[in-house]
Amino acid sequence: MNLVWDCESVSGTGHRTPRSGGYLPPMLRLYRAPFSTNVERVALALAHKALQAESVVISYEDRSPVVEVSGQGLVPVLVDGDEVIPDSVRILRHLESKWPDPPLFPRDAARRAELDVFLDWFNEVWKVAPNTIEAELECERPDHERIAPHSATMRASLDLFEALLDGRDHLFGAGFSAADCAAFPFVKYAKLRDPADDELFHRVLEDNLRLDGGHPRLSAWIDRVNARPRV
Ligand SMILES: N[C@@H](CCC(=O)N[C@@H](CS)C(=O)NCC(=O)O)C(=O)O
Repeated sequence: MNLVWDCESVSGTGHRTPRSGGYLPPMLRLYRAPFSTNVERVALALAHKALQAESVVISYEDRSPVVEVSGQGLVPVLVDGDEVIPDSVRILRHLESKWPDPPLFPRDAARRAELDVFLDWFNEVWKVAPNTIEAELECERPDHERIAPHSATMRASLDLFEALLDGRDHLFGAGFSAADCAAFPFVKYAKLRDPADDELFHRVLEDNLRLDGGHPRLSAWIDRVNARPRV
C-alpha cells in the first residue's frame, strides 16, 4: 500500500512518531466508484485539507472489496489506520475532527449547528425528490403524474441555492465549507455532466435542475467549486 501524507499545516494531529523522530504520515484509503456523488464530497474535502489517499476503485457490479472492509456495499468508505468510516458526511466530520485546518465546519457552535441542519436537510429532505423520480423511472410504466411534483420541488430548490449565494461566494459564507462539499456533487448537474456518465440518477439531476440561463450566482458557484481540486 502506498503511504499517504498531509501538509505541514496539519502536522502534529493524528500522526504517529517514528523512532527516528518527526512524523510518519497517516495512511488513508478511499473506496470509490466512478462518478459517485458521495465520493466526490470526500474527494473535495480531502483536497481542501491537502490530504492524500490511496484509492480503491470498485464497480457497482462487484462491491466485494468495499463489503469486505466495511460490511456494507456503498461508497465512499474511508480507512484511516484502524478506523473504517462509511458514509460521506461521517467521513467529512472525521476529517474535520482529526485535521481541523483548514476548516470545513465553523468553529462557532451556533454556526456549526446551522451547517449541521443544512447537511441533514440536504440528505434527508432535498434528496427525496430525485430519489423518488429515479425509483419511478425504474418502474416498468413510470407514473409521470407522480414525478411532476418532485420535479417542481427540485426546480424550486434552485431559487433556494441562489438565495444562499446572495452576497457570498459559498453556500455558508465567503469560504468553502462542508455545505459546498455536500451539495456540489449533486447540484452541479444543473450545468455539468461528463458524457461518459450515464447513471440514471445523474440524468434525473440534470433533467430537473437545468439552469436554462437563470440563477447566475448558482451558475458561478458551480464553476467556482468545479475549479477546486479533488483527491
Ligand atoms: N449515505 C451514504 C450514501 C452512499 C451511497 O449511496 N453511495 C452510492 C454512490 S454515490 C453507492 O454506493 N451506490 C451503489 C448502489 O446504490 O448501487 C453516503 O453519504 O456516503
